[in-house]
Order: sequence, then structure tokens, then C-alpha cells
Amino acid sequence: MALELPKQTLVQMYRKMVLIRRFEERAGQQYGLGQIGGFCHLYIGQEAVAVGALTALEDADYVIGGYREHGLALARGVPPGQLMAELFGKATGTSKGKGGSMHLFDRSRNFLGGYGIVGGQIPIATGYGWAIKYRNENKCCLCFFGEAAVNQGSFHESLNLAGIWNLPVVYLIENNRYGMGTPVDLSTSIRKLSARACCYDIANATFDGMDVFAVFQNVREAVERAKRGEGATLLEALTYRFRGHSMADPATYRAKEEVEAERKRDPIPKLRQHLLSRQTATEAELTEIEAEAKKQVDEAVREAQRAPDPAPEAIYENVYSEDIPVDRLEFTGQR
Ligand SMILES: Cc1ncc(C[n+]2csc(CCOP(=O)(O)OP(=O)(O)O)c2C)c(N)n1
Ligand SMILES: [Mg+2]
Repeated sequence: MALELPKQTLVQMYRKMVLIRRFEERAGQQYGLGQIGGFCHLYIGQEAVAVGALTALEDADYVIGGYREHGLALARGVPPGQLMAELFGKATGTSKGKGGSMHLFDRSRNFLGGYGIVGGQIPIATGYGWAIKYRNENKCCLCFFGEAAVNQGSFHESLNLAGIWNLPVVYLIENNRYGMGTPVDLSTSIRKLSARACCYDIANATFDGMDVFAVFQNVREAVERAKRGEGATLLEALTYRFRGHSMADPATYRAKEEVEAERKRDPIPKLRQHLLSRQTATEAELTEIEAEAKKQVDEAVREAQRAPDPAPEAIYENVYSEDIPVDRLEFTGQR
């Protein structure tokens, strides 16, 4: 699978995964130093899901996620300095410092957030799917959410509509085994969560979310299906978060042995080993990528520190939109 991808793509996947890991470590550190307020949910351990999935997407496609979305934003190409500034609540952040960790947006990259309500992004993705179809566009919407969201009404209602209307949406469950402190087998009666798609007659697959190529391949197939007009797909990536749910969670509800066993599945050393063993990249090239990621993150922190706070009067801006562009109001597609 990996072999058919050009070296440049494979190395870029590694670069992004390492950047996300270093960024999240620094975000955790800066949170501890009091530079970041509010909630902060780190993506450490899940990097292969964001990077594999977003490599399969085109720039014109839409991406939407929940509150554990720093990695999604970075994989989509949001500059780390702008992202760190948002976490710091600074005016140069992706949401002008008014969104914070859970509400990252970048319209220029079709990155739609960032939602704090579990499963809240799923109906929005479904609406985007409907709009794409109505406008006759050759695009899709990729929607990330955690495994705890599959018991929300919003999930079932959305998949039902996506099934009826054959919408170009890829629903991607990041099954990291826990919803806060609750293990998935205490919240959900079935083991294979992608099987829920059968109720709505949509395509589905479960795969190793620590294997960036498995993620890429499954998402690419789902994206192609959506763009062929064959409707939605429900995907389940089996992953794990190495840290607690949020910065306030010491994760005492899981055994040390379990975490150690999961760490052996760490997607970053796995990809590193793959690149070296196939001679796709040399040790020196990968070491340089790792040093570059660290430098980028150091610079992101400096940029965030230097950036100004939002002006007090900015509190009134971006609350209501009084000048919605006409192209947002007029639908030209066929029903
Ligand atoms: C509707 C709603 N209910 C409860 C919460 C509180 N809450 C925040 S995160 C979370 C767990 C979600 O777990 P999961 O969907 O598996 O995502 P993960 O945190 O593992 O990425 C809960 C219950 C919320 N934010 N929204
Ligand atoms: Mg979870």
C-alpha cells in the first residue's frame, strides 16, 4: 500500500506526525505554565488518524472535528504559530483568540472546527454533505468524532439522513477506547462500532488507527465513493490516547500495563521504522525532520508569546454576521 505513494508524500506524513507530537507536548507544558486557559485535550497517540485521513483529502474538501482537534488543524496545514496563538488566547490566533483550544477554525483551509459538544459536529457535517450535493460539487466532508459520540442522537439522525440522501460524507470514529474515564465496553453494547452503519445501509470499515497507511487507504476509498455519488461511509480507526482526557485528568482509571502495551503501538516509531527499512528515507533525513519540528514548535511558542491580546472592543466582533457573501445564500445545484 505504502509503496505506491511517492517518497515525498511518505516523508510529509512523517513530518506532520512528528510536528503534531512535538506541538502537543509543548501545548501540555505551556498549559502547566499557565499560558493556556480553559480546556485542553491533547492528541498524543492519535497522530496517524489525522495525518492518514487528511492526506487522502483535497484542499476543496471540508474537514470538521470535535475538541481534540489540534492535530487535525496541523495536519490540514494551519500554521503552528497561529494555532499556538489561539491556545494562548491571542489576537493572531485562528479564531482571533476568542475560540481557544476547542474552537479552531480556518475557513481558508475549509477547516470547520472545533466543537465542544460531543457529537455536535456530526449534523453540521451532514448539512455540508447536503449542500455539496445540492450544489452539484465534486467534494466531500470528512467528520472526525470520538467513540463516545456514537450513542448520541445526533449520530443516528445524521447517518439516517446520509443513508436516505446518499450524502458525500465520511464519518470517522476515532476509537481511543475511552470517553473521559469510561471504557467503550461500558458505554456501547457492540464491539465493532462501524457495524452501526448497517442500520442506515451505508458502507463501513474498521481498521488499525495506529497504521497511517491503513487510515489513508480506508479514507481514500471512502472519499472516492463519496465523489462517485455512492454516498456516505462510516469508518472506525482503532487508536489510543497516551495522555489523560484533558489536562485535568491523571487517567488513574486505566492500568499502567495497559498504557505500556498501547505505547508499543505508537504510530510514529512505527512509520519511522517503515521508512528506514524500505530505504525511503535515511536516518539523517529523519533526524533533520525531527529537529525541524522542534524548531517550528519553539518558534510557535515565541510567536504566541509575542502576539497581542484581542482588543477589548473585539468582543463585539464576529458575534453576528451581517454581510453574508451572496454565494453563501444562493444555491445553484439541482435538488
Ligand atoms: C453532549 C455532551 N455530553 C457530555 C459532554 C462532556 N464530555 C466532554 S468529552 C466527553 C467524552 C467524549 O469521549 P469521546 O467521544 O470518546 O472522545 P475523546 O475525548 O476520547 O476524543 C464527554 C462526556 C459534552 N462535552 N457534550
Ligand atoms: Mg474516546
